[in-house]
Amino acid sequence: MTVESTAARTPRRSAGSKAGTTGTKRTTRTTKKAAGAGKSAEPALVQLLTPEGKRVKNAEFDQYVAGVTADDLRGLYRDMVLTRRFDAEATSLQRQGELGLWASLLGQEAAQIGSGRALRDDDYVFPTYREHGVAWCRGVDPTNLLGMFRGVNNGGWDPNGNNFHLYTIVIGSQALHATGYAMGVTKDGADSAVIAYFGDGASSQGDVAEAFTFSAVYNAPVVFFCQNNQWAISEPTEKQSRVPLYQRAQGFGFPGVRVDGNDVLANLAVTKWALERARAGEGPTLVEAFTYRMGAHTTSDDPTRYRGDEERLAWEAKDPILRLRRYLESSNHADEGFFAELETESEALGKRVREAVRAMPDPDHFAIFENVYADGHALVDEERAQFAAYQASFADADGGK
Ligand SMILES: Cc1ncc(C[n+]2csc(CCOP(=O)(O)OP(=O)(O)O)c2C)c(N)n1
Ligand SMILES: [Mg+2]
Repeated sequence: MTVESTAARTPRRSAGSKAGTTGTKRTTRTTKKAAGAGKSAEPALVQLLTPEGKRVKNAEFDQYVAGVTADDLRGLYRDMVLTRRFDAEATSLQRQGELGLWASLLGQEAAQIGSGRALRDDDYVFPTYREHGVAWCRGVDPTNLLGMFRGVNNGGWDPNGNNFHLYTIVIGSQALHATGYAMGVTKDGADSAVIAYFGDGASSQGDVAEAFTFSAVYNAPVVFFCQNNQWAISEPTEKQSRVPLYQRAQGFGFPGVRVDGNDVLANLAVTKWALERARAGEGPTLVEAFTYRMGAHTTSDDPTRYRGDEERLAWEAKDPILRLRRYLESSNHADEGFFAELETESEALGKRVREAVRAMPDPDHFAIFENVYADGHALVDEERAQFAAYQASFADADGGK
C-alpha cells in the first residue's frame, strides 16, 4: 500500500486509534496497517493536502487548522519558497568556497514551516543542523546561519533572543537538552512548550531513548519532532528500526503520530495538537514527519554512491511547495501577481545573503579562546600564549613585516 492511498482514510475517533497514531494512556492499539511494518505495508499518516493539492477532510485534525485564512496559506507558501531559495543560495555559496559546509533542507520545507508556525513565541526550540525553515519561522536572520557555516562566529545567534537554541551537531543530544528544559518549564509553572527536532538516524541514539524515558516519567511538556527523511547520511531508515518510528513512543508510554511531512497544513495541525497536549500537562508526544531528503546529506556527501534516482523522482511528485501552490491556485487564494511578487522577493533574499556572506569579516584569531570558561582558565591561557607564539613565528619568517 502506498503512502498516498492510505492518506485519505477517515481516522477513527479516539486519539489512540487515529490514522498513524498510537500509544495514548487510554489505548495502546496500533493501526492495522502498521502491524506488518515495512515498505509494502506503510502505516496510515495524517494528510490534509494531497500531492495534487486537494484538501482532504480529517475528523481529528481539521480543528487545528480551522482558523487558517487565505492570507495565512499564502504566508506558509511564502515561508517555504523563501526558505528553499535561501537554502539553494547557501548550497551555491558553499560550492563557491564561501562556506565550509552546508546541510540542505531541500524537500523538508513543509515539515519545518508547518511545525515552526505552530509554535508560540514563548515556546523553545532545540534544532539539529538542518532546521533552516524553523529558524526562519523563529525570526533568526538567515545570514546568522551562514556565519556559522562559514566559521566566523561561535554559534550564530543568541538562543534566548528567539527561543531557538544553537544548531546541534552531536546527533540526538538536543532531545535531552529539550527534555531538561521542559522539566524546568514545569518547575517554573509556565505553560509554554518545548520542541526537539531530530532525524530518523538520531532515533537510534541512546540520548533520544533517554529523553523519551525522562520526558514520559516526568510528564515533560515536550514535542519530539522527528523528520524521517529516509536517510541518515547513507543509511536507510530500514537500518534504524523494525517498526515505523512513530510507534516507538508507545513503549515509552506517550502517543506517537505519523504525519505526511510534505503537507504543510498537516504538519501545522499535528504540531499544534501536540503542543496543546504539552501545555495542558498531558506530557510528551512523538511526531514523525514522513518526508524525504531531496539533496545530499551535506555538501560533503555524494548520494549517487548509495541511492538511485527512482525514489527521488517519486518524491519530487510529492513536492511540498508544488502541492500548496496547486491548492492556492485551485481555490483562488492566490493570483499570478502574488507568485510574481514572491519571485522578486526570493531574488532579493538571494542577493542579500550572497552579499552579506561575502562581506563577513574574518574573526579575530584570538576570539576562539574567549567564552571557553566564564572566568578564564590556566590551560586556556597557556594555549592562547602558544598560539600567539605560533602567529609571531610567521612575522619572523616574513622578515618582521
Ligand atoms: C553522536 C554522533 N554520531 C555520529 C555523528 C555523525 N553524523 C552526522 S549526521 C549523521 C546522520 C544523521 O541522520 P538523521 O538523524 O537521519 O538526520 P538527517 O541528517 O537525515 O537530517 C551522523 C551519523 C554525529 N554528528 N554525532
Ligand atoms: Mg535522516
